[in-house]
Amino acid sequence: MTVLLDPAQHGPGRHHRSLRAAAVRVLLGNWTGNATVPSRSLYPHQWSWDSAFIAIGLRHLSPRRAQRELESLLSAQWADGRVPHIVFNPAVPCGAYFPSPDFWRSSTAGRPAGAPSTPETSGIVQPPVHALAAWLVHRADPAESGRRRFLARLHPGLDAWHRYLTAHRDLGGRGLAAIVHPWEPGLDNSPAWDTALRRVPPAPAGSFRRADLDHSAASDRPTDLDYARYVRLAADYRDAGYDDARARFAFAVEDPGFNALLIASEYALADIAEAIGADPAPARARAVRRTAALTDRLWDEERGIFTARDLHDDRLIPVRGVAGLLPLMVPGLPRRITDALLRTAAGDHFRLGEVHMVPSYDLTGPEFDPSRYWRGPSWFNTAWLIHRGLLACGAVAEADRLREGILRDAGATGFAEYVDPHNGAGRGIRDFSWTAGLALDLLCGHPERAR
Ligand code: 2M8
Repeated sequence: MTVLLDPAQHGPGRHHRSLRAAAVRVLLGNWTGNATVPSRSLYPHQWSWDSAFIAIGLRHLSPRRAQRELESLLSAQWADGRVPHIVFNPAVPCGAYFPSPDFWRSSTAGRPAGAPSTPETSGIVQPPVHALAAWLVHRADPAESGRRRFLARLHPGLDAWHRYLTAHRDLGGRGLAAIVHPWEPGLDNSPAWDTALRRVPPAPAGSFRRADLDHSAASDRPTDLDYARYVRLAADYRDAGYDDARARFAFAVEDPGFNALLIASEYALADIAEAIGADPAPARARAVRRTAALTDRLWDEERGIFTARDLHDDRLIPVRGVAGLLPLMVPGLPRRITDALLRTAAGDHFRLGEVHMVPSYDLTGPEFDPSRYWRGPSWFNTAWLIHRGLLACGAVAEADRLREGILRDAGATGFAEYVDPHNGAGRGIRDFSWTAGLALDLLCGHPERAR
């Protein structure tokens, strides 16, 4: 049963205690024995970046379980280094989620690219937050981590993952990783993809059946036309054997959020390397090079935010999305850029501190929709990342306010998937795992430095 908590009724101390207990209940309820599903109903398998956020929460509950969350994800890694965005649970009926394993066909179509014969997975990726998560999990209990040789066992897979993105996904040849499907940055139907997606011929209506509308309101989800294009892109990639050199990508974009998270994770990978006596220099050098490329390719001086670059016409996509604020987390950006980002966050487009958390899309943009998925609602994972970014930039008061807001919204909505930024009403599904995991993390504080 979903529990709703109101700090005004419970008082802050009791609110936080009840919130902690409720978050733990969600995480335990969504644990499958090997990993945590984002949601029992809408997302009944293991998702890549969800698992990273979930592990960050689980580390406060059971560092061992947090380790297993990441280990089980990486056990489905492909031989070319990619970490698939979904790892399918064979015990779940095929029709419970679309696109299902028989659509992706990883074990056959993905074999030449190095997909494992089991388990079945998708063939696209999600933002590489995993090294950061692994480092934070380690820091929660270094002794337990050392006993299980957690970092030493994870390091080769994480390193191969970052090398895959560096070697196979630099489609623009300028030092940034490209995304080839709107599901890859995790911000599925962001208005930032609208123009690039228009080039993609939709799969015929009736050639697939959406399962998401069985669990969530249609007005909270992407449209049928969006889905038809998602299906086409994924099918084309599959039919090219998920081979990045052979595939002809109708959609190819350099996204600031994806690359900012890769940079943050490269620094974490360097910390991991150092902790196990390996050489941290390659990961650090990649982080520094990518930071320069990020600023060079994606900084939009006029808008005061990072924007995505469409590789089909090599132009910046002139819209403001929350992904453009995530570089707040990137160490070593020029101060004039972080200052401009802080101004943009507080200004009319995102109204940090005035609305609920951080809207996924420009509040003044013509496509802004307070309910529809990544076209406006505020999400807990991006708010958690921006909270980290604010701390890293020394904006402590803003970070504290955002933290309180995240905790209030998580409790008041029963750990909703996302909320309306204007009134905080919960949208999507409830008992959502990363909402619970990240709320738990904020309740427990940050023992490690905010990088
Ligand atoms: C959403 O994406 C999936 C496809 O991957 C979907 O809409 O079915 C996004 O919110 C994504 O960021 C998230 O990882 C996933 C599972 O929570 O759901």
